Amino acid sequence: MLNLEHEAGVWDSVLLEPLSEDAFVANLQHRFKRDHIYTYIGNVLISVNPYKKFALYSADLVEAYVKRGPFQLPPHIYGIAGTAYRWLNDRNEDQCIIVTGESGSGKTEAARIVLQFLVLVSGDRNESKIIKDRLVQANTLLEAFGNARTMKNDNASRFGKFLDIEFNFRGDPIGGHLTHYFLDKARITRLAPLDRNFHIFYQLLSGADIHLLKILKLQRNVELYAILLTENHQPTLSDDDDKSLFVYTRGALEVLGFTDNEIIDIFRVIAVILKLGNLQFVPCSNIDGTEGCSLTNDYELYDVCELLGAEPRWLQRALITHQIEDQIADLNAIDAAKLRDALCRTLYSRLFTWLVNRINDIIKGKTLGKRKELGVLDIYGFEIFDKNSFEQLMINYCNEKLQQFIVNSTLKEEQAEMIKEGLEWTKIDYFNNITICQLLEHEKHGVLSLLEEPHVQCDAAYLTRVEQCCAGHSHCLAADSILPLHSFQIRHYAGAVTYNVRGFVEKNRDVLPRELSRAMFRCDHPLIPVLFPEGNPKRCNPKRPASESFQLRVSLESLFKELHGRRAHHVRCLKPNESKRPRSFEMALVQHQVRYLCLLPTVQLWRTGYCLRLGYVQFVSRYKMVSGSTWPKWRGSPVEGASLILRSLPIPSAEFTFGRTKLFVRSPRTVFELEDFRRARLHDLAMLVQRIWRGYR
Ligand code: AD9
Ligand code: MG
Repeated sequence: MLNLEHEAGVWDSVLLEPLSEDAFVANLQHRFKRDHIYTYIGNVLISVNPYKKFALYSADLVEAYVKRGPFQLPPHIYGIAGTAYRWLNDRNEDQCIIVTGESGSGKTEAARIVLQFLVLVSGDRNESKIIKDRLVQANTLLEAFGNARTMKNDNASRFGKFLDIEFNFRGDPIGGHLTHYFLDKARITRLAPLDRNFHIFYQLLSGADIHLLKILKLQRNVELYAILLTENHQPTLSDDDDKSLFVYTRGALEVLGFTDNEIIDIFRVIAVILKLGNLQFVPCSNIDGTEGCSLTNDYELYDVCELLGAEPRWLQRALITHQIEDQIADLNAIDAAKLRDALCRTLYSRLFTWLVNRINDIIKGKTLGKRKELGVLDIYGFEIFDKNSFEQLMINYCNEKLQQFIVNSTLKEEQAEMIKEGLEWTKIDYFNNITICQLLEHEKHGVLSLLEEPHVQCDAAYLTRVEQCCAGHSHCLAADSILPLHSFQIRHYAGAVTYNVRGFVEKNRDVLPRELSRAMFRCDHPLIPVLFPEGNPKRCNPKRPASESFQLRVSLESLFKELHGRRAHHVRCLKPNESKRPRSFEMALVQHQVRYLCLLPTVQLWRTGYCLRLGYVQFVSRYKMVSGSTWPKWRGSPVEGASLILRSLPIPSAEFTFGRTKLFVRSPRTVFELEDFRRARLHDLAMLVQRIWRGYR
């Protein structure tokens, strides 16, 4: 069994002896019980969510991790952030920190801590201070608009984000860029029991003063708004923090440079969504015998129109009628309610995109001298609920792709390289989820591609196509009697999820009728026409917008292309229990995550593998100054040069292996030692130059 004689367990799982899944999880548990939530696998960081606050993060600790290499101090997220920052500066390479784990495992917290770390370690020269403030505030703002409580997490990210920070040659931030992925806007109009809508609604209602509420025609009471009720009509609750968080959200808008008028305009859109969601339609018969509907609470519509600067007649007409070719027909009450909901969702998601675009304008680097970038990826974690819909498919697809990227860039490519370089290698087995990605993305028959087929016009037709094309796949269950009605199941890398197809086609297509876009474009509100450019009658033949799933696929493709070109640092977050409790570590739950995240193969790879490889030419050029015989210019072969350099250092030869074209370094500690030698030598050389210079004067 595991030898845990050391009080804190084993810092680095690579050193576990003997290694087994049980020993690996037992070590995590041992450390977790003693408040050591971080453990390394080589240079990968495992983080187990403590669900409690303790003194783990401070400016003093940041300083300690900056001064000393990460492996001289206990495992910590500061160690990972510090390495990324150091490599950005020392090696002049773009970096990324990829945070993964299921919903509620601590990714967003980890990303926030990384940002705080970067703010503390970098300089404040010129406009860097302003940029840093803005980056932090952008995070606060997007959390208010993009996060919500779900059954899994009280602060669940409902959008994916990649925050890229640009640094100058001194290592000071000079700008940034945010990319966001698929917002779960469906929750605007449909909330599962115990869920809440986006935080901003509750923050605004509890935090706005009387004067602001009056301008927005709102009342404080959450129960008055239909979109804040769950699908079984239960009110969702405000949190104690909502009121104080509103102060931060408003403060964030101010620091980011939004004017008072703009801030009110943003809140007016939020108020419009709250009031629009209250519109009620009842059936009525037209003179010609067809079914139509009428609005029962005109007063809400008048408020909406006043907030929007719209003409009530236009909006009402756009909401209860539709145009087929040149004919105008009435909508029935159910379809009018659907259209109202679609408008609420579209308003919110477009406001969100507008905010992200504005933030990008605000944090864009304006000075020349951009050197390198460090990005932090924090997407929503894998989700399985009792009812899973289109949003879960999009979220789980993102996670499947991310898992594929990690498996490829670590386990697969690493092993392929060892073989190519002629190193002795024992193959490590792991589950490659490429087969699930193909099931989803196959050009013709993929679960996502089928949504794009022109004749798939309703959910039933879509399900039939999934049953026809995917039922035989080993990771798909369709047309099977064990499934509930209208559903199919995918066995994802992290577990089997049953998706109900209700609403899939509409959610994917996501288009508003032209009349409604036109009504929006005609509004007097400064923001609304900008959010609905397709409503401009002068715009001829607007192209059909790309579907939600297509947009997501394209944006993920470009994200992974970008990440591929960077040095990646991994933080893998684990959830210790399902009930958000501190001090509770459920072995089976953690074991399941350890298994699907391929953590054991990662340890095996590290045990037999190497943490760094460098071409001989690169190696000699970077480290030649540490050896007198290769400095300043080495004229022999790069392999001989590398060998001379290594012989001049007090590092055991077992730490290095010579491949066909590259030198392999076994442990991260050695890489840091090499860097320390290099830094010390550069320092000596700089002192020498100074002395000579003084001598001349
Ligand atoms: V989701 O995929 O967005 O649903 P995340 O992002 O993985 O999820 P999050 O970071 O939001 O999870 O963490 C959930 C909650 O766990 C936080 O709101 C905190 O209350 C708690 N948490 C997470 N990490 C830490 C930590 N390092 N220290 C203390 C933590 N509490
Ligand atoms: Mg999150």
